Amino acid sequence: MAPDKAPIQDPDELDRAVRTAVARAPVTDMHTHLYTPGFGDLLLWGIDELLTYHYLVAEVFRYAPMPYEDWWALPKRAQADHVWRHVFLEHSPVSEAARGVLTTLRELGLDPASRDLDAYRAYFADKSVTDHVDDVLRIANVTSLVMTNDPFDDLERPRWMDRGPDAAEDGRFHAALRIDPLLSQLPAAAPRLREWGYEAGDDLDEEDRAQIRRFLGEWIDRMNAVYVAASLAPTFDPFDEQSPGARVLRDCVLPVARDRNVPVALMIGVKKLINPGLRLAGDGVGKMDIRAVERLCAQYENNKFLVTLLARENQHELCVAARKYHNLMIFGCWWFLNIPELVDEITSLRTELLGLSFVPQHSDARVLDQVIYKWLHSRRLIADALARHYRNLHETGWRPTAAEVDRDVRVLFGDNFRRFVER
Ligand code: FIX
Ligand code: ZN
Repeated sequence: MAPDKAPIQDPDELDRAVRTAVARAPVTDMHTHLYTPGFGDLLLWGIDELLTYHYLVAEVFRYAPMPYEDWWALPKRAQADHVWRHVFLEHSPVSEAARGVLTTLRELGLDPASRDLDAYRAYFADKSVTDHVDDVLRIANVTSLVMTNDPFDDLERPRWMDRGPDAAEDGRFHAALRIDPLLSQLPAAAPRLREWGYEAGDDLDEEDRAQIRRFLGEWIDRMNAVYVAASLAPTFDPFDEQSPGARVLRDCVLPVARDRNVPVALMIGVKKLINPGLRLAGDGVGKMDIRAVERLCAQYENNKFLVTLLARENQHELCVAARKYHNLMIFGCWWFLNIPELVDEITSLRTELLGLSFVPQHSDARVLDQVIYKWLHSRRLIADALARHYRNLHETGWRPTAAEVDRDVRVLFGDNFRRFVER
């Protein structure tokens, strides 16, 4: 019998099999803010981008605040110097986001102990971006990833208009159509739709909704989008008759997504700009009412929903909701949840309530190099949680094989998502 087909008798060997499978599993990273080099400056990479990641901007303001307008007037390199000094040198870099920068430097072959920021800068200055994309994805073992593609972004839109689905130029990078303005800022979005030839007024009569459906369909096709996505406030109620965004979701997004068999990804719980001075770093978190997710899945059973919620308090009820609706795939330990204690807690909750039918993580990387640390940290945490559950399984007398463990881990790190989006 092939060794990996032999039932594993020893619990410690089973533990090793789980950790090996997780460490080597190819990853489909189903939500990032990355781009291919063809999108130019939209692709962020290198040490100064790593150091000025908005998570670290929030952290440096706790150590060394300054007037916000002074901060935003600083050149990127000066911002990075400020973060390096206060978050890394004058205080030990123990937070997830700070430690992540050092993990990434180490995995790229640089020496965090040197604390030599000039040497780190010289390394990146020496790299070609296309080689670096290959190096980073290889090191992280990310074999495919989904971007966040916004037709309302004036830098991004022209490339899609010129190149259509070839805009990415790299089969590892897939598009997701991001539509926040349609759901959360329709009064500002409608005039832009009209500018682009979609006669959509903001009173949302039938013709307006038909024009918005045409916009959505054309952009799903132009991007060959694997899903349509939006981030939503904790208070967003998809069934609020007074909410234009709810009307657009129900009458435009869901029918178009259903007809194209494209899931709708809802990322719910962001309180936008509770501190506007911090800009991207200024968003907060709020608990949402899970009934919104339950009602969407129940009333739109021919739609598929990818859902992640930002509040820790929503995680258990989201798992219960996923038990009730097979058109709901929950994913990731998003943003403020992507810290060791909560990745462990959430992965354990999901495994106990959903078995292997969820997507445990996405990186949400905004800087290319972050996929290295976000996946290395997550693999270790997910392996710890899974190892506990396989040990519990072993105690029943059930004897998984190494091949079965490998299969299960691949289901979590890629197959569940690919099957759900049918790509
Ligand atoms: O809405 C989103 O895609 C969020 O992930 C971002 O807005 C957020 O800034 C982020 O990058 C969190 O990790
Ligand atoms: Zn994101």
